Amino acid sequence: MYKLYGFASSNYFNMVKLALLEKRLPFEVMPLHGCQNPETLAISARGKVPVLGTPNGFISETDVILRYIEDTHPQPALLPIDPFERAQIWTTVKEIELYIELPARLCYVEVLFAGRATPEALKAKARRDLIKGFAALARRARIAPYLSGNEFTLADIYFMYSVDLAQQVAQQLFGLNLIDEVMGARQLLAQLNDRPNARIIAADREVDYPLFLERVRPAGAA
Ligand SMILES: N[C@@H](CCC(=O)N[C@@H](CS)C(=O)NCC(=O)O)C(=O)O
Repeated sequence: MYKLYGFASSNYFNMVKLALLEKRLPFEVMPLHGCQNPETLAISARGKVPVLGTPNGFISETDVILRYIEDTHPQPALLPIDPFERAQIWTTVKEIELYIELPARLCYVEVLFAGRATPEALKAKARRDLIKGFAALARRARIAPYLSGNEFTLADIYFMYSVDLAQQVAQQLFGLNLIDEVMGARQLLAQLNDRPNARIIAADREVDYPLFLERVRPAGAA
């Protein structure tokens, strides 16, 4: 059985958790918080979660973990078989990660944890990058009914657990409704969050979130 290290308020942890649930793979959650302590560094060189514990050892980085899960358990598929179509999904995944999730992350402490203000230069960078990132998503999306067509894929998983947070950042800090630049994205998000496995994840997150805030606030508090 897999061991999934991380915590329920982590969006990246939830991406892997959703993939495991969708594939109906048994796994055990091992509570672990990303940081530089020896316990974390022993299994994750950069001290990040999630980490997947497998019979062969540990795997870090969400996209790599998702690729491993798909390689080892191809059904139900979260990627198309055709290599070109598969590459399109990975491109969407990377564009969401690099150009939406990561710029938004610069501002999470301020927006999600009511912690210290984001330095102005970083805020300006986040704003610029988020505008371009959502514009790229608008060009890339083929919502019919899922983000990239008629199958639920890894692109939807990245979308669910990145775009909602990025929209909060865009709205709260910049007064921008970037999600509405992507036609159908709001409805898609609602529909994806209504999936039974997404509801399980949301319920677990709701329990964890106050504890998570308690943990991060002393460090990030204004
Ligand atoms: N590139 C990593 C990012 C994962 C990540 O940023 N995880 C956060 C929790 S959501 C974390 O471990 N943060 C701790 C840290 O940055 O030290 C991945 O794809 O898995």
